Amino acid sequence: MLKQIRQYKLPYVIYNFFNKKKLQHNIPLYRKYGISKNYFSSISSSDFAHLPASKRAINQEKLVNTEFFKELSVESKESAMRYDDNGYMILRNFISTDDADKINNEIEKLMEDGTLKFIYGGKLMFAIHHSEIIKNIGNNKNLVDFLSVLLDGKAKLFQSINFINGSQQKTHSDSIHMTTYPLGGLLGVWIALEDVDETNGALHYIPQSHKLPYFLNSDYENEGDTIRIGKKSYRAYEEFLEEKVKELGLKKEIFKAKKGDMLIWHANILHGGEPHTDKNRTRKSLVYHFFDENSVCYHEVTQRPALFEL
Ligand SMILES: O=C(O)CCC(=O)C(=O)O
Repeated sequence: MLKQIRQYKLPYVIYNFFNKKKLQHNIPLYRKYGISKNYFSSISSSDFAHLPASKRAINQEKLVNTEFFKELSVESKESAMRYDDNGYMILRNFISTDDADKINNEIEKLMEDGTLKFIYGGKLMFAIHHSEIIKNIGNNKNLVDFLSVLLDGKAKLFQSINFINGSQQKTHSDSIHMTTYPLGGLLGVWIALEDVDETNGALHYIPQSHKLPYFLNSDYENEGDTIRIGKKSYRAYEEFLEEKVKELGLKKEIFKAKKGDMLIWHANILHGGEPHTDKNRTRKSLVYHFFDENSVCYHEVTQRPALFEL
């Protein structure tokens, strides 16, 4: 029943109507791009199909002059310089093991007192609203300035997700979940809160896959109509991508991470979680998603504008 209701756009529209403050971000951008939408209306990539696919460019000179870049190790700097080509970068020891422990303790407390509960499988959403340390790392000015250069825009922390165990998520691009116009206005910042390898659900990614087209609702016939969002299951999207990966002969890599290491991924990089086979181990990690504030931000599958918590 709930699943059927969720197919209709109206409940989201009503909810949105009462949440103008969290949605006002898109209003001037609709005006800028000549999109005749209200802040509460449903929105998806089909609303931008007539507009040019404007490109983002990373200004390398600006990047290397950020305080964040200057403080990186030689190895991390090299990875950052290859981000445009590879669609990801690996920054070793981004946070100290002490800070990783502090985050882990904080998450444990927030779970114990019932503030954070697993949803969508094993996700602990939005700890940024309950933990100073998690919020402060995500809002660190040097990090945000650096990410803004990568986005060719203005990075704004949108959400955090903590995991205790591997997500085991199938290969996907975040742009199906968190989408922008112009495309590419999203970044994932993933931090290992303990050592992670093949047996405890490592993150995987497909180098250079960010250069593929953005696969969105129309690519797997999930556009819906004026009153309903698309009918296809999320599994249909995963299967569509699985086929693409096979057809194009793409090869994934595994991120073997030490506690405190970070991986930043591009809006369109294909990534997911490996099977978590060793049940005696946990896989504690934290991922932040940043939107580009200078872009229209929305959720392609559910065709909802993105709500920014205040
Ligand atoms: O942490 C993982 O295993 C995957 C996380 C992920 O895919 C995401 O946050 O988009």
